[in-house]
Amino acid sequence: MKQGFLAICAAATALLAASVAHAGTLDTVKARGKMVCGVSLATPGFAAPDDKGRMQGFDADVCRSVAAAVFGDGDKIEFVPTNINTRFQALQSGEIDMLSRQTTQTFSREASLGLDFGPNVFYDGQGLMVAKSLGVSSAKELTDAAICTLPGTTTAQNLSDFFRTIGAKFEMVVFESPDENRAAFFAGRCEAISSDRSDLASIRAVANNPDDYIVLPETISKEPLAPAVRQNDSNWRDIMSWSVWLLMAAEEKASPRRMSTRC
Ligand SMILES: N[C@@H](CCC(=O)N[C@@H](CS)C(=O)NCC(=O)O)C(=O)O
Repeated sequence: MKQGFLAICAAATALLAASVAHAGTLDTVKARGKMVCGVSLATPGFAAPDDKGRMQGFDADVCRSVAAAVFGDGDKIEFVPTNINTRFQALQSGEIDMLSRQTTQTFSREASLGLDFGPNVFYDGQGLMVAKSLGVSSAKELTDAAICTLPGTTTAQNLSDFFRTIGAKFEMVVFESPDENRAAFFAGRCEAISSDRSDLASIRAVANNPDDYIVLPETISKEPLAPAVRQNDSNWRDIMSWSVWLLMAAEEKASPRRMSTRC
């Protein structure tokens, strides 16, 4: 994402000139001298420390792009680990300036939680994973199955909607923490585990034998993941949104062969 940072630095002056009129998160961030970004605890590919303790991953780089826009330096940043239960409260309370952690943009969150989402950075969808030994090849075969999942996510509602649509029953087994959820699934307490497909890939990767598990073909929801900031702070939101769009434009320029030539 280096190209992205360069583009962001070049555009930072214009963005900041447009935002000096409003006292808000930008002023707080500038006075503090660093941006505080809420990320996940340890989700390889999205946000997880490497062996030198440096946070790596897609969500972490989105945070750095905003720090680069403000300070011309993507490392003027503090990463605060948040979990699915604390992520919105951390933003609402001002503990973090921005949330960047596999969070789905939904109407109800935007309308009721006092936050505004930025551009979608990863278009995910919810799936289900089972042990191959179950002998199931479609989610539609999971009638009456116990399904492990996490609370406070979009996951539970999507499961209920899916099973209602196919006219089948299932048992939702809810765990407070991702670790408990995974352990329960691997221990065979549920026939299936359901989450964003990106998360299922991570869970499968840490299994003792990943080949023992398959992610079923159905994608039962749309999960447009996006960073978020507090509501009514449009300058700060502009900085977040345009940092992400600049990253996308820079990535496209850095990899011209990936640009679509179709009309
Ligand atoms: N995208 C959904 C699901 C979020 C979710 O379940 N996240 C999982 C991984 S995709 C997670 O964060 N697990 C690790 C943790 O809570 O620390 C949402 O925003 O509600």
